[in-house]
Amino acid sequence: MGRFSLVLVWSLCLSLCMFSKPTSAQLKTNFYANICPNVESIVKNAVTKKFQQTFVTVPATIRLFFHDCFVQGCDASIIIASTGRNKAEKDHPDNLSLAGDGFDTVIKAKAAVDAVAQCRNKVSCADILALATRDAIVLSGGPSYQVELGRLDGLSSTSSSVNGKLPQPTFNVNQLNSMFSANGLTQSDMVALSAAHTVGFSHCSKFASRIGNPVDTTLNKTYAAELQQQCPQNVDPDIAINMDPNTPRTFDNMYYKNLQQGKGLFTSDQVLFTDARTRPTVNTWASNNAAFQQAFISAMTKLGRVGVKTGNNGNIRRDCAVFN
Ligand code: HEM
Ligand SMILES: *[C@@H]1O[C@H](CO)[C@@H](O)[C@H](O)[C@H]1NC(C)=O
Ligand SMILES: CC(=O)N[C@H]1CO[C@H](CO)[C@@H](O)[C@@H]1O
Repeated sequence: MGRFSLVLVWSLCLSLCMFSKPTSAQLKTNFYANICPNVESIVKNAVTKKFQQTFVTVPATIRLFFHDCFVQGCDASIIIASTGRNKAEKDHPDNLSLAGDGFDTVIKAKAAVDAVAQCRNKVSCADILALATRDAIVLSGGPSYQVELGRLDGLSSTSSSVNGKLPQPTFNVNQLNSMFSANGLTQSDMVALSAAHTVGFSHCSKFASRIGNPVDTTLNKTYAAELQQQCPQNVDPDIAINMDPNTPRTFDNMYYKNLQQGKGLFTSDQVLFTDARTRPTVNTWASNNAAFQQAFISAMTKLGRVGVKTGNNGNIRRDCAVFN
């Protein structure tokens, strides 16, 4: 090779190799293989123990992961406790009453990890939350999948950072699409992830406007009457009802079958069936659980890549609720 072509190859490589950095951090399923080889079973045992105490472990952990990822990335910033006048993410009204059992699941799994000398302070809270979420899904009958790991914990958590970052139950498909696409997720990912509402609870206030006068016409009449009974006016604001009226404790594709019958609890659920853009997807996954599970795994994996922190942008917290 002549000198000229060597220079050419070198400059080509400079521009291609150096400036084509990956846009997101490189996560790996075997990240802790040499650092804390048993991390998966340690977390799974802790989540299983917590699950045996309360089923709320399942929905609370799944929702915590979603909120964590949509606000400043999957960096466990949602777990930070507020101190004095500094209000953290979890104390924003849009934390939408995250159940304390999700936080407790991560704290307990972290304690179990740190009880192993080799693992102590080597596994991030963000990764523990990602693993615990997968374990919660499996414990309730959902699909298992390999979790990509290697996230660091974030260095900031403010209530104001939550503003406008979480979807509202009143959203239509355009609003859902734009918020999910801002996080690198497609319409299909959005429909798949929404099925997390196959488990868990909602407070009456989140859908009260749909069962008032007049009743939302896209709501099944029988279901609307049931909801009115469970959520009368001036109901105790702490009352929460099952989001999936049929199989509330099973992570399955019942969510889509419910939508076909007008039994989506929120406007943001029911629009997935009423809107012609998403209805074919709902129909496919209502009749094909395997196809749903595959789409869900792919979407969860993409959700887990949102805003991942590496290098100087994060660290491994000693206490998941407190910055080091
Ligand atoms: C698509 C837009 C979404 C909207 C508008 C939405 C909204 C809501 C609302 C209003 C609640 C009830 C909160 C309460 O009253 O306590 C809720 C609960 C829940 N959400 Fe979503 N959500 C969405 C997507 C997701 C996604 C993507 C996931 C997870 C992958 C998720 C997981 C959950 C879970 C598991 C619960 C039950 C929480 C519990 O029982 O403690 N949601 N959601
Ligand atoms: C409404 O729900 C009832 C009972 O759960 C069901 O039999 C009926 O088919 C549903 N209606 C529609 C329009 O899907
Ligand atoms: C679990 C948790 O921290 N929930 C908080 C959510 O936000 C409200 C205020 O908006 C707090 O009162 C809750 O304690």
